[in-house]
Amino acid sequence: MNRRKFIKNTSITGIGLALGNSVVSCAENNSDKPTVTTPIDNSKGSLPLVIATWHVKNATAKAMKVLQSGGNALDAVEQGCMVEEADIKNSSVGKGGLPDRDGNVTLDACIMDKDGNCGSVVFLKDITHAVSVARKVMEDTPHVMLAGEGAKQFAISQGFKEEDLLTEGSKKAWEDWKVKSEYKPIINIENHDTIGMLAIDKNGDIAGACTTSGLAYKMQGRVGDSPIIGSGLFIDNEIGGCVATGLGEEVVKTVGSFLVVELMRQGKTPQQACEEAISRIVNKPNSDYKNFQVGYIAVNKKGETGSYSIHQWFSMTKFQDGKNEQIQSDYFNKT
Ligand code: SD4
Repeated sequence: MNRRKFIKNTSITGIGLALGNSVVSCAENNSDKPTVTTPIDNSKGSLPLVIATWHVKNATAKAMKVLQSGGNALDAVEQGCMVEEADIKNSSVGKGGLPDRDGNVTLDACIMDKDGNCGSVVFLKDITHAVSVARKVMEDTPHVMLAGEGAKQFAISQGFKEEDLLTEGSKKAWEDWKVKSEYKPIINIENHDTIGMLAIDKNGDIAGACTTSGLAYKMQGRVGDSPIIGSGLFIDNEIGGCVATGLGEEVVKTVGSFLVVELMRQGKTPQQACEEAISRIVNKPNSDYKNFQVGYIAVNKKGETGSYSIHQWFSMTKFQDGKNEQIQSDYFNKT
């Protein structure tokens, strides 16, 4: 496959991953819209608060439990994300994540706290809880980012268990993909996807985390936006936080999460800021946006939230005021 074709196919893979949940909902319900979601709701509410990309109610429930039992926002986002990392049915996070085109499962993750500290791991193999390794990088090293073998050795030295992340299911999916002479987009039939999570604890402090196995069947060595502070995630405890999902290359090119937080600093609501950040992508000269998905979720210091994507079928899960709900996002491409 030549480079151009591969990159295009990779982009389409992004759509397959990104649209998975809602495609299933749509097919099952034979309607234009997923029925599992509640309408867009950016109202403010009481703290604590947790939001996450996609349909990850177990993860937001875990994070809320941490907050309600006195844990801080950082503990909440780490433990919330760990729920998805351990779920082998989630094919784009942690164990069970789909591999690269050579069969390696490689994870990217990052975490950021209220003081602007951050940690990240890229191209991490054989360790399920990449988000916890990222936290260790933040707390126990003088660095922000560890990659590949160094990240793995660091994790093992910190007591993380080495295990094969390629499950029977993800191996079979990869083998099926390999035998196809012509690549076709993968429909992810799971109820969740790459997870980015933001939380505000009872003290009003914000933290965020993001963890993923990245694009399915990516080139070996490919790293997306999810472990890149400012692209996949950014927190400014005075202003708010943002986390991204979708085709990471497009998020990186616009430093998306930092952009959203800076737009909120300038006075935009989280919703307006997410919309503006998406418009920066789709309005680029010759943007190929019809062939990929990007979505942002954001929260500000007041507990107002926003979410927006290029295409339909993006949602955030929000746990606030005792309600843990999947909320359908508004989107740009209505044609
Ligand atoms: C990446 N942003 O590696 C991730 C993938 C993702 O929904 O979020 N998929 O580019």
